[in-house]
Amino acid sequence: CLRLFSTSNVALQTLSVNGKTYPVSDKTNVTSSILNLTDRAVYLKPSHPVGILRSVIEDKLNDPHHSFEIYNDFKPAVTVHENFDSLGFPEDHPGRSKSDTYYLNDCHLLRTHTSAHELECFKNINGFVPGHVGKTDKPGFLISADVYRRDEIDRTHYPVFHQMEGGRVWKREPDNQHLLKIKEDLERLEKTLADDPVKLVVEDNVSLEGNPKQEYMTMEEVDLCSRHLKRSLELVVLEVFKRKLASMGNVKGEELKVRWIQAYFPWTAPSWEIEVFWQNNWLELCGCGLIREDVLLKAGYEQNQNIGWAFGLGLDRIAMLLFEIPDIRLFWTLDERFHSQFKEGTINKFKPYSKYPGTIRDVAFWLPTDKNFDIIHENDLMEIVRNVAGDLVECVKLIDSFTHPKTGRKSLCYRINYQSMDRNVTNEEVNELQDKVRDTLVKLYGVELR
Ligand code: FA5
Ligand code: MG
Repeated sequence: CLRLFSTSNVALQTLSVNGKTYPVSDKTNVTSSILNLTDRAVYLKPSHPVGILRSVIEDKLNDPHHSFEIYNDFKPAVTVHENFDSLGFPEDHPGRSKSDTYYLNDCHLLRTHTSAHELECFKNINGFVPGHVGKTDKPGFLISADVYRRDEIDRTHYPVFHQMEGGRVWKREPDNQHLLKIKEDLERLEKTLADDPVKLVVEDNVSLEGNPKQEYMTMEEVDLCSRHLKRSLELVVLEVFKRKLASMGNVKGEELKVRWIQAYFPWTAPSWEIEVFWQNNWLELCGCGLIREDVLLKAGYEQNQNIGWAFGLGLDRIAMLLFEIPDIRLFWTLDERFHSQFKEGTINKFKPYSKYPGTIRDVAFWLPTDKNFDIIHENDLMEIVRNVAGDLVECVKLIDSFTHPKTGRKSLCYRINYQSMDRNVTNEEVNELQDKVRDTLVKLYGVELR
């Protein structure tokens, strides 16, 4: 993997992310095309679709009480501890594997979710952690940031996307005063939802069976805290999709359907996901749950004294839908024809500018029969193509897989679509890229090209 991020034949011994230097190790699998994105921070640009969506949600959640401290400057390189250990991910969790996660070295990686910063932000609320700076007087937080996952390539998948994390805690008070506070806030949330001209139709059949509460919480606390979490997220969904409906010319009498489904996250219990029904599909928006006391204890809170919730909302798919952006790569383009179309605070439909034709090339090969050969992970193949072709690759798809009946040899065929968002790509250019992909497959895996 050293080869992949070195431009010369001299292997680099360190790599640099946001001005910090990290020694590489056997675990390193991050590539230069990914590292180049770590300084972009497109979600902070006030007139970028993801930036516009972020501010709409921040404003909604902070209206009228400003309960959430906003953190938008956390850098993407974090420790394995922050991203996984602090949240109780088991050692063998698939999310930790090199095929899913970009590692800088054995102890550092590019965060795979904004939850990597939860502990830090819960500490800031607590404020009493010895030696800890960054204390806030607000009982909640919102963190927006770019997150990185090794994934397939198509119009809705890109190795970098954005999440907004939210967290909220209440300190238990004598005479259950904290419950009154939650109730009061909950009534306000419920009233705002009920008064809206767009009706939110909510399906929620999730029980606590198989999704148990934590023992230290009372049933009443679980009930109030979950309703507070769910109504807060419903309010966000309503706000965002209502703007979309308005831009499409409908508001009055409109219904919007959402549903709650059971989920599992190692650091929340119980846990849920919320989905919205849009254009005949259920779209997954957000994972969430009541924060496990373990996390609060790690953040220095006293045992049995606090309850709270957390959520992690994906921003890109919502932004694609709101602004009618057909290809997730457009979020990363430098083309002014894209950026000049959006302005702060406004949700408008993207007008595609001339689309350049794509060029399809197939690569078919026999896998090695060597017993020690480990199957090529699909994400590794995606990575090879992305490293060779960068944003010129629009899509990679397995179109054929076949095992020879006599020899037992396995053959795979992948179809690659090369397409630029801003210019024509020549046939010569595509041929050259395709040759490099083929060569790399032979060199790295010893496949036999067909
Ligand atoms: C998480 O990342 C958890 N950290 C969420 C969470 C936070 C749970 C706090 C509990 C408490 P998940 O992998 O499901 O969960 O991603 C959360 C959201 O990010 C998804 O609902 C989806 O909207 C978005 N998302 C996930 N993967 C992608 C992807 N490849 N491309 C675009 N959006 C994605
Ligand atoms: Mg999920």
